[in-house]
Amino acid sequence: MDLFQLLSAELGPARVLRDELALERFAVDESGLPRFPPECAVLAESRAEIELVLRLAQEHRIAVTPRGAGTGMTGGALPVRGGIVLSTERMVRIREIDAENLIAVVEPGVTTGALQAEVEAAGLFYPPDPASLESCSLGGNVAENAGGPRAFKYGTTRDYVLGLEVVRMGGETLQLGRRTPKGVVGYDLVALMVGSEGTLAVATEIVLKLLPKPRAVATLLATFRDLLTAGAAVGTLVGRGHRPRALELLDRVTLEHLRGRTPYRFPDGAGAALLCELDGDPEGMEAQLLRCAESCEQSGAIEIQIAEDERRRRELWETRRRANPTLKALHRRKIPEDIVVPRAAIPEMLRRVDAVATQANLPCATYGHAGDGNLHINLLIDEPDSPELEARIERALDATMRATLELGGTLAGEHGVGLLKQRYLPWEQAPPVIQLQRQLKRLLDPEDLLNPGKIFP
Ligand code: 2HG
Ligand code: ZN
Repeated sequence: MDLFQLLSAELGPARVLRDELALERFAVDESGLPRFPPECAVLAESRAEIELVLRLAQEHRIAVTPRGAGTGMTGGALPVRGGIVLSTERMVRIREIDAENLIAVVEPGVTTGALQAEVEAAGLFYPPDPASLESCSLGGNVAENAGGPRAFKYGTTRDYVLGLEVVRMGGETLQLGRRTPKGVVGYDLVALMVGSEGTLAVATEIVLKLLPKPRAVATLLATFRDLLTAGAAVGTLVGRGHRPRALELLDRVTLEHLRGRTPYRFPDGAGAALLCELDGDPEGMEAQLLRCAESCEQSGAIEIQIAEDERRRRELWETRRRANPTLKALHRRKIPEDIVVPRAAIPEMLRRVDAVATQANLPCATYGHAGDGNLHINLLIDEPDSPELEARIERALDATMRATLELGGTLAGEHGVGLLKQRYLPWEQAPPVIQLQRQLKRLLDPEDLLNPGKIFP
């Protein structure tokens, strides 16, 4: 029996997919990269099954690519070497919500939105909110260290993972971390796992820190004539001591795409927008929001709208969350970047992005988590493919990455390196640092079978 037959005999053919059509959806993700079909996809339902897959795959020297919900933006879940896709989409149990100790224990396939709904019903709060929160999974969030708008105040997934149960290649299970808010026993292996893009081990249980749910939320949208003014307004607002939970920037191209296609209508003449959301206690919230509005006005906002009710607030966020899917739907290709620069360098970065796009003669939409300096710069491609176009895209990406590093930034804020950014890893990290990471990988997966071909060039 070959490995796939063995797995089929153990787990049943319904959960070991071999059919070309059934495998189609495991060949792609949200990165826009070409298809990489696996030879087989296993829909695991328990830790024991993941142990079995990783043990047998090791014995048969077959590559395994773990997969959450497939919403990744850099190709982390693509099986570039074929082999097995190990999907956790059926592991959707929320095992525990402990309100007294403020933790949740979940299986990796639980969607971020499902956990949020559940904890919020209990008066609690799980802050990380990637734009795809209704479809992305917590296992994937852990693998990529997902962020989102609220990362500005609350941090990214890493800041909420207290403990992990993981299975490494070969089938050994490790209990990492803890269930308590504090702890310094041994190396922080949980932090190492978070953001390791599924290359070190597969998470089978995640212990997450929760917070009490903020009692009030207030949101405003400030529109500006141009992007640079909006970009500069970010620094001013934060410099004045405001700490919104989200501070999102949208450029003219993004606004034009969203106009008429999403619930919220941006005012005419808007060349950029800032979405600013505060949370906390209701007392003083309105006054705080007004101070933020005043700061935006003094920075040159041409219009400020305060979301007067929850429906309006949801409309604004739905509109922001639709940026990626809308741009994707309207262009043949969308090449997503995810750079971060120090907040004070945002205006200069925006200037450089504009110059790069103009020189490359490519339309570009920029939006993102401006409070964190995390900008999604998207090249929008409708021209027919040609070597000349590819060279132009590459020059534009190179120039963007170079500008980011020159300004003291980093090449990926929340989407990881995956396949898409490998070329740039050595631009940011010195050879000994990359070498050390390769050694860590080899320690956990000596034959490079778990999510091979990712991160490292
Ligand atoms: C967002 O913030 C997501 O909307 C997707 O991270 C970003 O489209 C993108 O590049
Ligand atoms: Zn984002």
